[in-house]
This record gives sequence, structure tokens and C-alpha cells, in this order.
Amino acid sequence: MRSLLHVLITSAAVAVSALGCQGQPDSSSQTQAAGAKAYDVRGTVVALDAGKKSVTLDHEDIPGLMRAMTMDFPVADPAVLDGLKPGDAVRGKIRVEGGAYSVTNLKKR
Ligand SMILES: [Cu+2]
Repeated sequence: MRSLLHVLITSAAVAVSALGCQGQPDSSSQTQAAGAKAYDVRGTVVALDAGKKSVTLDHEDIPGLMRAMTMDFPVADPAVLDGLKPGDAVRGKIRVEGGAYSVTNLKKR
């Protein structure tokens, strides 16, 4: 019971902080928020796509989404990867919408 409660609280915190980061009070954000969920991710950059359209991350467990693994993620904007290079330890946000992943934020930690 206690761990379930923890998951619920964590999920709520993630949702709130995602709104804080991305919240732009325009009409399009409402449709975006409808089916989209945001997750915190921590891991290490393995490789960057030349055009910075995707990043390979060796990521830790993402509670409620997937276990730890190495995989490619599309990025929302090439600027998300500015200043990052393979080997960097990072943390950031992944948006999941309609089964598609997108890294919306990634910073060295
Ligand atoms: Cu994964």
C-alpha cells in the first residue's frame, strides 16, 4: 500500500512539474495536454544523432513507463541536445503521447 501511494504521489508531482515547464496558456496546449503524459528520466548519453533529431540513452527505470535499458528517443527540438555529448550523465523529461516518445528536456547532472 505504501509503495502504491508513493507512485501516485510521484506521478502527480511529475504531472505538475511538467505543466510548470511547458505551460503556455494558448489554445493548442489544451489539445496537447489531453493525451500526453510526462515522465522524469535519468541516464547517460550513449550517442547523438547527427541532425540532433534523436538521442540514444542508457536510462534508469522510468516508473510507470519502462524498466532500465538503452534505447533511442526522438527529441522535440534539436536545441534540447545543445551542449550534450556521449558519456554525459543527464536528467530530463520524456513526453509520451499516443504511444510515441519525445524528449522535451535534457540537462547534464
Ligand atoms: Cu527505454
